[in-house]
Amino acid sequence: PNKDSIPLQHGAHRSGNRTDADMARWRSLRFGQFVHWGLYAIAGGEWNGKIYNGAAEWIRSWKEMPTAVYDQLYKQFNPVNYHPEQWAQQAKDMGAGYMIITTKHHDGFCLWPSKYTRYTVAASPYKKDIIGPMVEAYNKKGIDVYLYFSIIDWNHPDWRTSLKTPADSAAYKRFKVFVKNQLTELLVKYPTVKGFWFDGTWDDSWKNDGAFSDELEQYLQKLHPGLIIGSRLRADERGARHFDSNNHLMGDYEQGWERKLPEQPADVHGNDWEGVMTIPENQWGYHAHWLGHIKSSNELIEMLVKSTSLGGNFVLNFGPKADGTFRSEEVQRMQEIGNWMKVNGSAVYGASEAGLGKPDWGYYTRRGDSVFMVVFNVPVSGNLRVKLPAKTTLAEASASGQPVTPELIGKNEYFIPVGNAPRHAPFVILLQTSRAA
Ligand code: JFZ
Repeated sequence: PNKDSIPLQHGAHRSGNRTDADMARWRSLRFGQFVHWGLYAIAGGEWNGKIYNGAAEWIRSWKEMPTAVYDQLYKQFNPVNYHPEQWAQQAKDMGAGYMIITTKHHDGFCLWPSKYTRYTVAASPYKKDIIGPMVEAYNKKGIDVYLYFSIIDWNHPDWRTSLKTPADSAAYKRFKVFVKNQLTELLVKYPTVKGFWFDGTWDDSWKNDGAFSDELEQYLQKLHPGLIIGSRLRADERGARHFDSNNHLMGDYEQGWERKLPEQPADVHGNDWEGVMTIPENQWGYHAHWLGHIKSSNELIEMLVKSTSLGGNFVLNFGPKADGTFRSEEVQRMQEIGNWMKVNGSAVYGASEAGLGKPDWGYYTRRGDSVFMVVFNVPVSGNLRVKLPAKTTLAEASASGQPVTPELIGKNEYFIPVGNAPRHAPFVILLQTSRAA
C-alpha cells in the first residue's frame, strides 16, 4: 500500500534535513560526549554484595534492590570531587564538539533544583545545582550542551506506562503539565543549551498521544528558536514513533541508533542521524564491574569515522563515579581518542559522506574537494586502491603533510603505496581532488 496516502495531522512537518545554521553546526561537530550521571552511580551496579548484570542506571528496577532503598540514595549524593571545568577540559581534549547530560533519568532524580519536584540535588547533601555550572564550563570551552530528559519518571506519582482507568488518564494529564513545566524551566534557566535529547518515550501512555508530543515539540522550538530535538520524542496520532505512518522522519535527526551504527547509506535515507555508544557492552551509568568486551580507543575511533563516512554524528558515553570523577578506563580513552583527533580531526569535523563506497582498507570522508582516506586495514601488498568518479582529477595526495605518490593503474584508479610496516593506530591520507565543471 502507498504509505504516503495516510492523512496525518501530527506526522512529520518537514521533508528533508533542516538547513538552518544551528543544525549545520550540529552536523559539522560530528563528535559528542554523552554523560549519564545520577543516583545510580552511588549503587554502581551493586547492592548488598550482589552484582547487577543489567545496565547500572536501571538498577532500581532490579528485584534484588528494594525501590525504597534506591529512593533514599539521594541522601548520599555528594560529589565533592565534581569539577565541571575539569570535565569540560577533558571533553575538549578528547575532541568533542558537544555534550549531552542526563538532567533526569528514568529514576526521576533531577540534577538541577527543579521547583516542580522535591526529588532534586537541592534535597541532597550536595545541595547545589549540577547543571548550571556544567553548561557554563562546557560553553566556555566552546562545547555545545544538550539536555537528556527522560519522559519515564519512576518517582512521579502521576507517571503511568498505560492508561487503564479515568484516574490514570487524569494523573497522566497532570504528568504532562509537569513535563512541560520542567522543560520550560530548563530552557529558561539554561538559555545557551542547543537542544533536548529525549528518552523513555516508548510507553503506551506517551505514544498514544502523538498530538501532545507534536505540540510539545513545537512549543519548545518556539520558546527557544533553533532548538534541536531528535526523533525519539515523537509519535504520530497512530502511535508510529521516530518515523510517521507515512515513513517520514519526525524531529530534526534520526535518534534510533543506540549501540549500533548503520552499515550503508541506504540505512539512513539521507537523513541527519546520530549514534550513541557505550564503552563496555551496555552500561550508561557508572557500574563498578564492567563485564564483557570493553571497546578500545581504536575501535571507538573507527565507529566515529564510520559515522562521519555515513553522514552522521557519533556520541560516546561516559558514566562518572558518584564522587564526580571519571574511572581510569574512561580517562584513558578520552586521552587516546583526543590524541588521535588532534592529528586527524580534519577527516571528521565538517566532513561527511564521500560518495565513493566502502573501501576494504577503511573509510572515505569528504569535505568539499578534500577527500580523506581513513585507513584501518592495510593490505599485505601495502597498496591502497582508490577509484575516483569520472571527471575527477587527483591533484595531490599526502599523509600528515608528507606527499605520497599515487600510481595510476586505470582510468581514475590508483594505488596509494603506504608500505606494510606494523601500525598501532588508524591514519589518514588526504586526497586533493577537483571536479571538471
Ligand atoms: C535508553 C535508556 O533506557 C538507557 O538507560 C540509556 O539512557 C539509553 C541512552 O537510552 O535505552 C534505550 C533506548 C533506546 C533503545 C535501546 C535502549 N533503542 O532504540 O534500541
